[in-house]
Amino acid sequence: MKQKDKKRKAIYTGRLKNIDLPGIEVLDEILDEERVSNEYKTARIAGKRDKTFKSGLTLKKGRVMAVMSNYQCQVQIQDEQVTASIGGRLKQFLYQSTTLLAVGDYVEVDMSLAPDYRIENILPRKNRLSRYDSGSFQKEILVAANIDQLVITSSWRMPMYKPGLIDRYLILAAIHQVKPLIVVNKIDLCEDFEELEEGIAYYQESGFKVILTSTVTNAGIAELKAELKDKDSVFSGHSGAGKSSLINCLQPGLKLITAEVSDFNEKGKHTTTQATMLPWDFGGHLIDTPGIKTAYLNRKDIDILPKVFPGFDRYYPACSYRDCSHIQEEGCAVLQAMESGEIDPERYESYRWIMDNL
Ligand SMILES: Nc1nc2c(ncn2[C@@H]2O[C@H](COP(=O)(O)OP(=O)(O)OP(=O)(O)O)[C@@H](O)[C@H]2O)c(=O)[nH]1
Ligand SMILES: [Mg+2]
Ligand SMILES: [Zn+2]
Repeated sequence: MKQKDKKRKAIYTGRLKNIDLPGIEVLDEILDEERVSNEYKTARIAGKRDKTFKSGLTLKKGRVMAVMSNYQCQVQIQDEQVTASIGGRLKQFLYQSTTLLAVGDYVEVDMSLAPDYRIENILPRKNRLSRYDSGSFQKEILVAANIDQLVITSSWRMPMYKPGLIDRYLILAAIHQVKPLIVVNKIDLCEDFEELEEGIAYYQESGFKVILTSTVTNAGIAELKAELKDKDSVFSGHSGAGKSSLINCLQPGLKLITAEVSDFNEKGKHTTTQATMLPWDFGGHLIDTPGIKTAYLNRKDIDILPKVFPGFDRYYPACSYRDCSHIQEEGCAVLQAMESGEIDPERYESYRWIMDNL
Protein backbone atom coordinates (compact mmCIF):
# COMPACT_ATOMS: atom_id res chain seq x y z
CA MET A 1 0.00 0.00 0.00
CA LYS A 2 1.32 3.41 -0.91
CA GLN A 3 2.01 5.82 1.91
CA LYS A 4 -0.66 8.17 0.65
CA ASP A 5 -3.35 5.44 0.64
CA LYS A 6 -2.47 4.49 4.18
CA LYS A 7 -3.14 8.02 5.29
CA ARG A 8 -6.45 8.12 3.47
CA LYS A 9 -7.54 4.95 5.15
CA ALA A 10 -6.65 6.20 8.61
CA ILE A 11 -8.62 9.38 8.07
CA TYR A 12 -11.64 7.51 6.77
CA THR A 13 -11.80 5.27 9.85
CA GLY A 14 -11.66 8.41 11.98
CA ARG A 15 -14.64 9.85 10.23
CA LEU A 16 -16.73 6.76 10.66
CA LYS A 17 -15.93 6.74 14.32
CA ASN A 18 -17.10 10.31 14.50
CA ILE A 19 -20.44 9.62 12.87
CA ASP A 20 -21.37 6.69 15.12
CA LEU A 21 -21.77 7.92 18.62
CA PRO A 22 -20.88 5.25 21.17
CA GLY A 23 -24.19 3.62 22.15
CA ILE A 24 -26.29 5.23 24.81
CA GLU A 25 -23.96 6.20 27.59
CA VAL A 26 -23.93 8.71 30.37
CA LEU A 27 -23.55 12.13 28.75
CA ASP A 28 -20.23 12.91 30.40
CA GLU A 29 -18.72 9.75 29.02
CA ILE A 30 -19.85 10.60 25.51
CA LEU A 31 -18.51 14.10 25.74
CA ASP A 32 -15.23 12.88 27.23
CA GLU A 33 -14.82 10.53 24.33
CA GLU A 34 -15.45 13.35 21.88
CA ARG A 35 -12.85 15.44 23.66
CA VAL A 36 -10.29 12.64 23.62
CA SER A 37 -10.89 11.93 19.95
CA ASN A 38 -10.39 15.61 19.09
CA GLU A 39 -7.19 15.79 21.07
CA TYR A 40 -6.03 12.60 19.47
CA LYS A 41 -6.70 13.95 15.98
CA THR A 42 -4.78 17.15 16.60
CA ALA A 43 -1.95 15.27 18.27
CA ARG A 44 -1.75 12.89 15.35
CA ILE A 45 -1.47 15.79 12.92
CA ALA A 46 1.25 17.35 15.06
CA GLY A 47 3.06 14.01 15.17
CA LYS A 48 2.96 13.68 11.39
CA ARG A 49 4.28 17.20 11.06
CA ASP A 50 7.30 16.34 13.16
CA LYS A 51 7.97 13.28 11.06
CA THR A 52 8.35 15.33 7.88
CA PHE A 53 11.62 16.81 9.19
CA LYS A 54 10.96 20.15 7.57
CA SER A 55 13.56 22.45 9.04
CA GLY A 56 14.04 26.19 9.18
CA LEU A 57 10.47 26.95 10.28
CA THR A 58 9.87 30.00 12.40
CA LEU A 59 6.60 29.13 14.11
CA LYS A 60 4.46 31.71 15.82
CA LYS A 61 1.18 31.14 17.58
CA GLY A 62 -1.85 32.99 16.21
CA ARG A 63 -5.62 32.89 16.01
CA VAL A 64 -7.78 32.49 12.93
CA MET A 65 -9.96 35.62 12.60
CA ALA A 66 -11.51 34.86 9.22
CA VAL A 67 -11.70 31.86 6.96
CA MET A 68 -11.75 32.53 3.23
CA SER A 69 -11.86 30.29 0.23
CA ASN A 70 -8.78 28.78 -1.39
CA TYR A 71 -7.34 27.72 1.95
CA GLN A 72 -6.69 31.33 2.95
CA CYS A 73 -7.19 32.72 6.45
CA GLN A 74 -6.73 35.96 8.33
CA VAL A 75 -4.59 35.18 11.34
CA GLN A 76 -4.01 37.48 14.29
CA ILE A 77 -0.43 37.13 15.52
CA GLN A 78 0.09 39.38 18.53
CA ASP A 79 -0.73 42.89 17.23
CA GLU A 80 -0.50 42.00 13.59
CA GLN A 81 -3.06 40.45 11.22
CA VAL A 82 -1.66 38.48 8.31
CA THR A 83 -3.14 36.52 5.44
CA ALA A 84 -1.91 32.97 5.71
CA SER A 85 -2.52 29.87 3.67
CA ILE A 86 -2.99 26.38 4.96
CA GLY A 87 0.27 24.48 4.55
CA GLY A 88 0.34 21.67 2.01
CA ARG A 89 0.82 18.93 4.53
CA LEU A 90 -2.01 20.12 6.76
CA LYS A 91 -4.27 20.28 3.73
CA GLN A 92 -3.40 16.71 2.90
CA PHE A 93 -4.25 15.44 6.37
CA LEU A 94 -7.36 17.50 6.81
CA TYR A 95 -8.98 17.60 3.41
CA GLN A 96 -11.17 14.59 3.97
CA SER A 97 -11.56 14.85 7.69
CA THR A 98 -14.29 16.67 9.55
CA THR A 99 -11.89 19.06 11.21
CA LEU A 100 -10.65 21.57 8.69
CA LEU A 101 -9.75 25.00 10.00
CA ALA A 102 -12.39 27.24 11.56
CA VAL A 103 -12.61 30.79 12.79
CA GLY A 104 -11.38 30.84 16.40
CA ASP A 105 -8.76 28.16 15.87
CA TYR A 106 -5.37 28.64 17.48
CA VAL A 107 -2.68 27.85 14.94
CA GLU A 108 1.07 27.90 14.45
CA VAL A 109 2.18 29.97 11.48
CA ASP A 110 5.52 29.65 9.73
CA MET A 111 6.88 33.19 9.42
CA SER A 112 10.15 32.27 7.68
CA LEU A 113 8.90 32.86 4.11
CA ALA A 114 7.09 36.19 4.80
CA PRO A 115 4.92 37.49 3.25
CA ASP A 116 4.07 33.91 2.26
CA TYR A 117 2.72 32.87 5.65
CA ARG A 118 1.86 29.22 6.11
CA ILE A 119 -0.32 27.60 8.77
CA GLU A 120 1.61 24.54 9.79
CA ASN A 121 -0.30 23.31 12.81
CA ILE A 122 -3.71 23.53 14.49
CA LEU A 123 -3.62 23.52 18.27
CA PRO A 124 -6.10 21.42 20.29
CA ARG A 125 -9.62 22.87 20.44
CA LYS A 126 -11.59 23.29 23.64
CA ASN A 127 -14.83 23.04 21.64
CA ARG A 128 -16.33 23.62 18.23
CA LEU A 129 -19.64 24.51 16.69
CA SER A 130 -20.63 22.67 13.56
CA ARG A 131 -23.56 22.14 11.30
CA TYR A 132 -24.26 19.23 9.01
CA ASP A 133 -24.93 19.12 5.33
CA SER A 134 -28.18 17.49 4.31
CA GLY A 135 -26.59 14.65 2.34
CA SER A 136 -27.05 11.05 3.45
CA PHE A 137 -23.69 11.12 5.28
CA GLN A 138 -24.54 14.37 7.05
CA LYS A 139 -20.98 15.59 6.71
CA GLU A 140 -19.92 17.85 9.54
CA ILE A 141 -19.14 21.42 8.56
CA LEU A 142 -17.10 23.28 11.10
CA VAL A 143 -18.48 26.72 11.90
CA ALA A 144 -16.27 28.03 14.71
CA ALA A 145 -13.81 26.76 17.32
CA ASN A 146 -12.82 27.74 20.87
CA ILE A 147 -16.02 29.63 21.63
CA ASP A 148 -16.94 30.82 25.11
CA GLN A 149 -20.64 31.28 24.67
CA LEU A 150 -23.62 30.95 22.40
CA VAL A 151 -25.99 33.89 22.69
CA ILE A 152 -29.52 32.66 21.98
CA THR A 153 -31.72 35.57 20.94
CA SER A 154 -35.50 35.55 20.71
CA SER A 155 -37.79 38.55 20.54
CA TRP A 156 -40.71 38.71 22.95
CA ARG A 157 -43.06 40.02 20.27
CA MET A 158 -42.77 40.77 16.56
CA PRO A 159 -41.96 38.05 15.87
CA MET A 160 -43.54 36.11 18.74
CA TYR A 161 -41.36 34.54 21.48
CA LYS A 162 -40.14 31.11 20.33
CA PRO A 163 -39.24 28.84 23.30
CA GLY A 164 -39.18 25.79 20.99
CA LEU A 165 -36.29 27.37 19.13
CA ILE A 166 -34.56 28.28 22.40
CA ASP A 167 -34.79 24.59 23.34
CA ARG A 168 -33.05 23.59 20.11
CA TYR A 169 -30.25 26.09 20.57
CA LEU A 170 -29.79 25.01 24.19
CA ILE A 171 -29.44 21.41 23.00
CA LEU A 172 -26.89 22.50 20.41
CA ALA A 173 -24.92 24.38 23.08
CA ALA A 174 -24.97 21.37 25.43
CA ILE A 175 -23.79 18.98 22.72
CA HIS A 176 -20.94 21.27 21.73
CA GLN A 177 -20.01 22.19 25.29
CA VAL A 178 -20.56 25.90 24.75
CA LYS A 179 -22.08 27.96 27.55
CA PRO A 180 -25.48 29.32 26.50
CA LEU A 181 -26.86 32.77 27.28
CA ILE A 182 -30.54 33.47 26.62
CA VAL A 183 -31.49 36.97 25.51
CA VAL A 184 -35.16 37.92 25.22
CA ASN A 185 -35.26 41.13 23.18
CA LYS A 186 -37.93 43.75 22.39
CA ILE A 187 -39.26 43.82 25.93
CA ASP A 188 -40.47 47.37 25.17
CA LEU A 189 -43.29 45.56 23.36
CA CYS A 190 -44.27 43.64 26.50
CA GLU A 191 -47.67 44.54 27.95
CA ASP A 192 -47.90 41.87 30.61
CA PHE A 193 -44.70 41.31 32.61
CA GLU A 194 -46.22 38.40 34.51
CA GLU A 195 -46.61 36.57 31.23
CA LEU A 196 -43.00 37.36 30.34
CA GLU A 197 -41.79 36.07 33.70
CA GLU A 198 -43.79 32.87 33.24
CA GLY A 199 -42.35 32.50 29.75
CA ILE A 200 -38.75 32.50 30.95
CA ALA A 201 -39.24 30.82 34.34
CA TYR A 202 -38.50 27.28 33.13
CA TYR A 203 -35.09 28.30 31.80
CA GLN A 204 -34.18 30.24 34.92
CA GLU A 205 -35.25 27.35 37.15
CA SER A 206 -33.15 25.03 35.00
CA GLY A 207 -30.12 27.19 35.77
CA PHE A 208 -29.79 29.22 32.57
CA LYS A 209 -29.02 32.92 32.58
CA VAL A 210 -31.74 35.01 30.90
CA ILE A 211 -31.25 38.69 30.04
CA LEU A 212 -34.20 40.87 29.03
CA THR A 213 -33.28 43.57 26.53
CA SER A 214 -34.62 46.33 24.34
CA THR A 215 -32.65 48.22 21.74
CA VAL A 216 -35.37 50.89 21.87
CA THR A 217 -35.16 51.67 25.61
CA ASN A 218 -31.62 50.26 26.10
CA ALA A 219 -32.95 48.01 28.88
CA GLY A 220 -30.55 45.18 29.71
CA ILE A 221 -27.82 46.35 27.30
CA ALA A 222 -25.32 47.08 30.09
CA GLU A 223 -26.04 43.70 31.67
CA LEU A 224 -25.56 41.99 28.30
CA LYS A 225 -22.31 43.84 27.73
CA ALA A 226 -21.00 42.65 31.09
CA GLU A 227 -21.78 39.04 30.10
CA LEU A 228 -20.00 39.41 26.74
CA LYS A 229 -16.92 41.17 28.10
CA ASP A 230 -13.67 39.22 27.54
CA LYS A 231 -15.51 36.27 26.01
CA ASP A 232 -15.83 35.04 22.44
CA SER A 233 -19.53 34.82 21.61
CA VAL A 234 -21.60 33.55 18.71
CA PHE A 235 -25.00 35.23 18.24
CA SER A 236 -27.82 32.97 17.18
CA GLY A 237 -31.57 33.23 16.97
CA HIS A 238 -34.46 33.55 14.56
CA SER A 239 -34.64 36.19 11.88
CA GLY A 240 -35.94 39.52 13.13
CA ALA A 241 -35.15 38.76 16.78
CA GLY A 242 -32.87 41.80 16.82
CA LYS A 243 -29.36 40.33 16.70
CA SER A 244 -27.98 43.01 14.37
CA SER A 245 -29.74 45.75 16.35
CA LEU A 246 -28.28 44.43 19.61
CA ILE A 247 -24.78 44.27 18.11
CA ASN A 248 -25.14 47.84 16.85
CA CYS A 249 -26.36 48.92 20.27
CA LEU A 250 -23.42 47.22 22.00
CA GLN A 251 -20.85 48.73 19.68
CA PRO A 252 -21.96 51.19 17.02
CA GLY A 253 -19.69 50.80 14.01
CA LEU A 254 -18.89 47.14 14.43
CA LYS A 255 -21.07 46.30 11.44
CA LEU A 256 -18.95 48.69 9.36
CA ILE A 257 -15.99 46.44 9.98
CA THR A 258 -18.03 43.51 8.67
CA ALA A 259 -18.85 45.53 5.56
CA GLU A 260 -15.17 46.36 5.04
CA VAL A 261 -14.31 42.70 5.14
CA SER A 262 -16.77 41.89 2.37
CA ASP A 263 -15.61 44.87 0.26
CA PHE A 264 -12.12 43.55 0.54
CA ASN A 265 -13.37 40.27 -0.83
CA GLU A 266 -15.31 41.79 -3.69
CA LYS A 267 -12.11 43.24 -5.08
CA GLY A 268 -11.31 39.68 -5.97
CA LYS A 269 -8.42 39.26 -3.61
CA HIS A 270 -10.18 36.43 -1.82
CA THR A 271 -13.66 35.15 -2.38
CA THR A 272 -16.45 34.55 0.15
CA THR A 273 -15.66 34.93 3.79
CA GLN A 274 -17.32 32.09 5.66
CA ALA A 275 -17.02 33.50 9.14
CA THR A 276 -15.25 36.32 10.92
CA MET A 277 -14.24 37.17 14.45
CA LEU A 278 -14.61 40.85 15.37
CA PRO A 279 -13.11 42.39 18.51
CA TRP A 280 -15.48 44.17 20.91
CA ASP A 281 -14.02 47.45 22.12
CA PHE A 282 -14.87 46.33 25.67
CA GLY A 283 -12.94 43.04 25.36
CA GLY A 284 -13.70 39.69 23.80
CA HIS A 285 -14.99 38.93 20.31
CA LEU A 286 -18.14 38.60 18.31
CA ILE A 287 -18.01 35.57 16.06
CA ASP A 288 -20.09 36.38 13.04
CA THR A 289 -20.98 33.21 11.22
CA PRO A 290 -23.66 32.63 8.64
CA GLY A 291 -23.62 28.92 9.44
CA ILE A 292 -25.38 28.88 12.79
CA LYS A 293 -28.54 30.81 11.95
CA THR A 294 -30.62 27.67 12.10
CA ALA A 295 -30.55 25.37 15.12
CA TYR A 296 -30.12 22.30 13.01
CA LEU A 297 -29.67 19.12 15.00
CA ASN A 298 -27.97 16.02 13.68
CA ARG A 299 -29.66 12.62 13.52
CA LYS A 300 -26.95 11.14 15.72
CA ASP A 301 -28.00 13.55 18.46
CA ILE A 302 -31.13 11.49 19.11
CA ASP A 303 -29.14 9.27 21.48
CA ILE A 304 -28.07 12.14 23.72
CA LEU A 305 -31.31 14.13 23.51
CA PRO A 306 -32.83 12.60 26.68
CA LYS A 307 -29.75 13.82 28.58
CA VAL A 308 -29.28 17.26 27.02
CA PHE A 309 -32.83 18.57 26.74
CA PRO A 310 -32.85 21.77 28.83
CA GLY A 311 -33.85 21.17 32.43
CA PHE A 312 -33.92 17.36 32.24
CA ASP A 313 -30.50 17.06 33.89
CA ARG A 314 -32.18 17.66 37.24
CA TYR A 315 -34.34 14.55 36.84
CA TYR A 316 -32.97 11.90 34.46
CA PRO A 317 -30.33 10.50 36.86
CA ALA A 318 -33.29 9.21 38.91
CA CYS A 319 -34.92 7.35 35.98
CA SER A 320 -35.01 3.58 36.50
CA TYR A 321 -33.34 2.91 33.17
CA ARG A 322 -29.98 4.41 32.34
CA ASP A 323 -30.97 4.87 28.70
CA CYS A 324 -34.50 6.07 29.50
CA SER A 325 -36.06 8.00 26.62
CA HIS A 326 -38.66 9.60 28.94
CA ILE A 327 -41.53 8.51 26.72
CA GLN A 328 -43.25 5.59 28.39
CA GLU A 329 -40.69 3.84 30.60
CA GLU A 330 -41.67 2.77 34.07
CA GLY A 331 -39.95 4.68 36.85
CA CYS A 332 -39.20 7.63 34.58
CA ALA A 333 -38.31 10.62 36.75
CA VAL A 334 -38.87 13.09 33.91
CA LEU A 335 -42.45 11.89 33.34
CA GLN A 336 -43.08 12.01 37.09
CA ALA A 337 -41.75 15.57 37.26
CA MET A 338 -43.97 16.51 34.36
CA GLU A 339 -47.05 14.97 36.01
CA SER A 340 -46.35 16.72 39.29
CA GLY A 341 -46.01 20.03 37.45
CA GLU A 342 -42.28 20.52 38.05
CA ILE A 343 -41.57 20.27 34.34
CA ASP A 344 -43.63 22.62 32.20
CA PRO A 345 -45.82 20.37 29.97
CA GLU A 346 -45.10 22.70 27.04
CA ARG A 347 -41.38 22.01 27.37
CA TYR A 348 -42.09 18.28 27.51
CA GLU A 349 -44.17 18.65 24.33
CA SER A 350 -41.24 20.45 22.75
CA TYR A 351 -38.99 17.54 23.74
CA ARG A 352 -41.30 15.06 22.08
CA TRP A 353 -41.59 17.21 18.98
CA ILE A 354 -37.81 17.48 18.57
CA MET A 355 -37.41 13.75 19.26
CA ASP A 356 -40.00 12.83 16.62
CA ASN A 357 -38.41 15.14 14.06
CA LEU A 358 -34.86 13.78 14.33
N1 LIG B 1 -39.58 47.33 19.26
C1 LIG B 1 -38.35 46.86 19.11
N2 LIG B 1 -37.89 46.60 17.86
C2 LIG B 1 -36.63 46.13 17.71
C3 LIG B 1 -35.80 45.91 18.83
N3 LIG B 1 -34.61 45.41 18.38
C4 LIG B 1 -34.71 45.34 17.05
N4 LIG B 1 -35.94 45.77 16.63
C5 LIG B 1 -36.42 45.81 15.22
O1 LIG B 1 -36.61 44.48 14.77
C6 LIG B 1 -36.30 44.37 13.39
C7 LIG B 1 -35.32 43.25 13.15
O2 LIG B 1 -34.11 43.52 13.81
P1 LIG B 1 -32.70 42.95 13.31
O3 LIG B 1 -31.68 43.48 14.26
O4 LIG B 1 -32.51 43.24 11.88
O5 LIG B 1 -32.92 41.39 13.51
P2 LIG B 1 -31.89 40.20 13.23
O6 LIG B 1 -32.02 39.26 14.38
O7 LIG B 1 -30.55 40.73 12.96
O8 LIG B 1 -32.52 39.52 11.94
P3 LIG B 1 -31.78 38.67 10.81
O9 LIG B 1 -30.58 39.44 10.38
O10 LIG B 1 -32.81 38.53 9.74
O11 LIG B 1 -31.45 37.34 11.41
C8 LIG B 1 -35.76 45.73 12.96
O12 LIG B 1 -36.80 46.43 12.32
C9 LIG B 1 -35.41 46.41 14.27
O13 LIG B 1 -35.54 47.80 14.22
C10 LIG B 1 -36.29 46.21 20.14
O14 LIG B 1 -35.65 46.04 21.17
N5 LIG B 1 -37.59 46.67 20.20
MG1 LIG C 1 -29.23 40.55 11.30
ZN1 LIG D 1 -36.90 8.95 32.02
